[in-house]
Amino acid sequence: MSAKLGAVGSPFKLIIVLLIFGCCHTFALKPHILGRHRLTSLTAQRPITYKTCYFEQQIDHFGFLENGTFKQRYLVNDLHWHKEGAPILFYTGNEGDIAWFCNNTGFMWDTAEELGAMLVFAEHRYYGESLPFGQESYSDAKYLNYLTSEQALADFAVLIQALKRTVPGARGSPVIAIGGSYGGMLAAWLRMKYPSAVIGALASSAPIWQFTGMVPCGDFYKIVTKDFANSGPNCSKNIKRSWTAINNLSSSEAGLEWLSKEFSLCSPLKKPEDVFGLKSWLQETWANLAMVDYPYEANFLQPLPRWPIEVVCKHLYFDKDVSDYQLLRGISDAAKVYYNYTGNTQCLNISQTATGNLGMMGWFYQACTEMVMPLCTDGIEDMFEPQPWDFQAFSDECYSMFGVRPREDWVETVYGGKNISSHSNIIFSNGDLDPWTSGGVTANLSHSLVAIKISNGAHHLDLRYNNEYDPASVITARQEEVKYFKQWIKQATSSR
Ligand SMILES: *[C@@H]1O[C@H](CO)[C@@H](O)[C@H](O)[C@H]1NC(C)=O
Ligand SMILES: *[C@@H]1O[C@H](CO)[C@@H](O)[C@H](O)[C@H]1NC(C)=O
Ligand SMILES: *[C@@H]1O[C@H](CO)[C@@H](O)[C@H](O)[C@H]1NC(C)=O
Ligand SMILES: *[C@@H]1O[C@H](CO)[C@@H](O)[C@H](O)[C@H]1NC(C)=O
Ligand SMILES: *[C@@H]1O[C@H](CO)[C@@H](O)[C@H](O)[C@H]1NC(C)=O
Ligand SMILES: *[C@@H]1O[C@H](CO)[C@@H](O)[C@H](O)[C@H]1NC(C)=O
Ligand SMILES: *[C@@H]1O[C@H](CO)[C@@H](O)[C@H](O)[C@H]1NC(C)=O
Ligand SMILES: CC(=O)N[C@H]1CO[C@H](CO)[C@@H](O)[C@@H]1O
Repeated sequence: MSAKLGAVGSPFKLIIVLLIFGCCHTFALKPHILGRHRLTSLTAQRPITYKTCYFEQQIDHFGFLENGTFKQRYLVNDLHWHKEGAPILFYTGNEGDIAWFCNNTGFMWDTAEELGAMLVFAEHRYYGESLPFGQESYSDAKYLNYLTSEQALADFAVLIQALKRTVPGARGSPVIAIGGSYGGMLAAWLRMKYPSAVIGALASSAPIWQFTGMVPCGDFYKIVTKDFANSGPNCSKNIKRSWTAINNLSSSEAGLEWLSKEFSLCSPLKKPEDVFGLKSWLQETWANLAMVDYPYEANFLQPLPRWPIEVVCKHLYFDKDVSDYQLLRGISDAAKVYYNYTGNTQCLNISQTATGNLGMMGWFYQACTEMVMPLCTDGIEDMFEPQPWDFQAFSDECYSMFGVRPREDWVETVYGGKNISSHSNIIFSNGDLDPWTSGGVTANLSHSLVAIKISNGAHHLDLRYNNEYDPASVITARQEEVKYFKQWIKQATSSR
């Protein structure tokens, strides 16, 4: 999930964090073994093979006038499946290309054999290849109208039912929903709304409470700040100073030119207003880094070194007041850790912060309709410029982009907000480095709605492949998760 619906150039820094969507790591825990020889852990990803399939879905599950259908893509691997009632692990796809999530959900591949499970990765409508109106899907609000979490959940439930009916041996198979970030929210909600489709859900880094009135809007950026503060001396302090320095420099043409050059921007900053774009892009960059502060080299949003924030902070250690120029040179070098780790980047594009595998437009639309996630900064408890949450400004921005206005209370009504204790069999896992923990379920709600905390864990670290650099916390978390899976499977098969 992305931190930002940042209409670049708009005077409002409207921030909708990418929901792809962490606190207390210490240096002692992180030996600095940097360097390219560790690229092995990037490429050590086990080769994965899957069948690509398509399922005919209703465009509208909830009304009868729109009777069209579309092809929903899903990926299947049954190499380890024991057939005849053996379990199915079902990834509830989020806002992007399902093959990319499939490649980044090593946990399912690592556990398939132990559970004798079939793996299914289902694509979310309007992303990847699953476009209800083909190339027209994004061309008009009329076509976007069917992009909702409710429709996506219905797609998953219908697909699961169809798999059970048509795949030989799957009729009695217990299905477990697994997802990360927005996909984790969907996994939890699938269990809540369609309890007969899935026997349980693993909702990793799923901020189901990042909605109006449920959690303080400032927590997200406080966690981002803490991650930087804990990753190097003066690191968050210097980022905090950088905003004034940018403002200072951007007041003159020479300053804008210097900034454009120093940051190697693809399109130079032309007028003082362009600086809003630069600042929100930097803010989003720091937030993304907090999400992907993994203990090993990885390529999720961008190719990055292990513990990337520590590497970023090495450029920001200034321990006394330095000139605006020196400070911003450090900021630029720090940003290039994120954008140029491979050394192949020609220029930095302030309209881009993450992989093209994410469907940004689709997520913006969702944020502008149901997924209204208030975020704010105060400049005191976080390292950013103060930016209160302004629902009206947000709504206006949505209206100008899509011709629709968000319904800020709908998610609470439809999914129960904080009052979900009547549900069962959901694991909520969260890493303390991950800013999305702000909206996550971090305490047990009942004996079968359990929270797992992963210290030194970033955004859905538990869903990634095993790695030699995994902190002990994530190894334990994965063991716990599999233990719950086995319990649910046992319950389901013994009650048959
Ligand atoms: C779908 O709707 C169209 C127009 O309303 C109608 O002509 C068509 O017969 C319907 N198709 C089905 C399968 O119901
Ligand atoms: C997923 O991984 C396979 C190889 O393992 C690669 O060919 C493919 O391009 C990847 N897809 C995405 C979307 O990352
Ligand atoms: C910005 O400009 C003001 C006034 O010229 C100056 O006092 C300040 O040190 C400059 N830099 C920063 C980082 O505030
Ligand atoms: C990226 O890194 C390479 C290798 O260090 C360097 O030649 C290039 O100029 C860098 N690109 C940017 C945009 O800074
Ligand atoms: C910058 O990113 C935007 C949005 O993805 C894209 O449209 C534009 O072409 C990119 N510009 C350059 C110079 O790469
Ligand atoms: C949750 O719902 C129950 C009824 O189902 C109600 O008694 C309780 O007050 C609600 N709790 C909150 C915090 O809204
Ligand atoms: C939730 O309950 C389990 C089992 O009783 C316990 O091991 C775990 O520590 C609890 N989690 C939290 C976050 O308190
Ligand atoms: C410029 C600045 O913030 N310097 C601080 C860096 O950190 C040391 C140790 O915490 C402080 O003493 C400096 O004031």
